Amino acid sequence: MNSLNLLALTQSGTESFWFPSQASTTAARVDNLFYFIFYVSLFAFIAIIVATILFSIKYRRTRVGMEPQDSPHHSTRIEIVWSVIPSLFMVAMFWYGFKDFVDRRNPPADAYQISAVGQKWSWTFNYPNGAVTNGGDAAIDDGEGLVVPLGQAVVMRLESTDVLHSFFVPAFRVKQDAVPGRYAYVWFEATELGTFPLYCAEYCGTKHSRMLATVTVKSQQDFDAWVLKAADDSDLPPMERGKKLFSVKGCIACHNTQGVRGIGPALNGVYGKQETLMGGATVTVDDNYIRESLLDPQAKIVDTFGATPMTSFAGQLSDDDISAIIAYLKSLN
Ligand code: HEC
Ligand SMILES: [Cu+2]
Repeated sequence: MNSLNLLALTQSGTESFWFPSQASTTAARVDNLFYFIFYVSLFAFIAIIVATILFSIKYRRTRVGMEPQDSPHHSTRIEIVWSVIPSLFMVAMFWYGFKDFVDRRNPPADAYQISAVGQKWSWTFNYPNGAVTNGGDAAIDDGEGLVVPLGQAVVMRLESTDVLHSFFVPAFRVKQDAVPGRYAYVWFEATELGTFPLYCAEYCGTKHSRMLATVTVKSQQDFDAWVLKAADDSDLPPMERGKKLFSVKGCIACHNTQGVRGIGPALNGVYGKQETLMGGATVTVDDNYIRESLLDPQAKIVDTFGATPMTSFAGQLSDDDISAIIAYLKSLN
């Protein structure tokens, strides 16, 4: 899904002037707390400004040389009132905020776990049964984005292969950083069917703004059928299967498909090309070379890429898988 389509997403029902729809169990609680703090602050702001203006008119120095008049400078009663009442409001803000925070930190034990891997500039979502979907930059986005069941607690396990990303679903009122080298968790329970925007809310490089995916909420029944079908890739054409393996097996972590150098070389347009190896020899990128690159990556090292070697995929990819990957790399020409 491209960015223009996102603008046209219809968000019916609970949408307000200030906020997108309240599509999760947390949303109304977050909004209510926001409105409470907002209106208390607005009231205090207006009261202080109005008093300041009135007093500066009433007690202004009306002629040159006018001496200040004697006036009371202390009232215990007033001081107690203006300290205790605002403090009670602050305690209420803390209490409701803290309760919701603790609730956000503790996913229910029966939550359905989906893992989300952030990389420049897309998300890969892994479901417990092996299904995989993508969302974000056009080259990787399979159009499905994140898919979740309605009315079921879902806990996202977030990780990042490169820099900080942030998983942000405004309609669910959840946002959590994905940090390289560790797992972070965020959970929600969707309460509205539909498709909602999923943003990366942490500036992560030149195409950060394209790291724009969707969350689709399906009924439990539709979700169950969908996730079963999504995990079954036997009927996919080899090129599609190769594309999927490319993210499932983690190739995207090191290889970009849009010409950008990463830990490994970009893999678009390499098929059929003459590759220069370390030491100056050249080799044609054909099926056998790709196969060797996967099973014995150290046999031929691409020039200027010696620093972080590629790990071998021997034993992790079947012959069918390798053929599918070759078909996919061919399709990137
Ligand atoms: C840990 C990072 C890393 C991962 C993961 C990784 N590679 Fe690599 N890959 C590299 C590096 C570095 C090179 C260049 C050095 C070399 O030739 O061994 C490379 C080279 C290659 C080449 C040769 C490219 C050329 O221009 O000649 C191919 C093809 C390739 N990888 C495919 C894959 C595929 C497919 C996967 C996933 C199954 C994968 N790689 C996973 C780091 C990685
Ligand atoms: Cu990002």
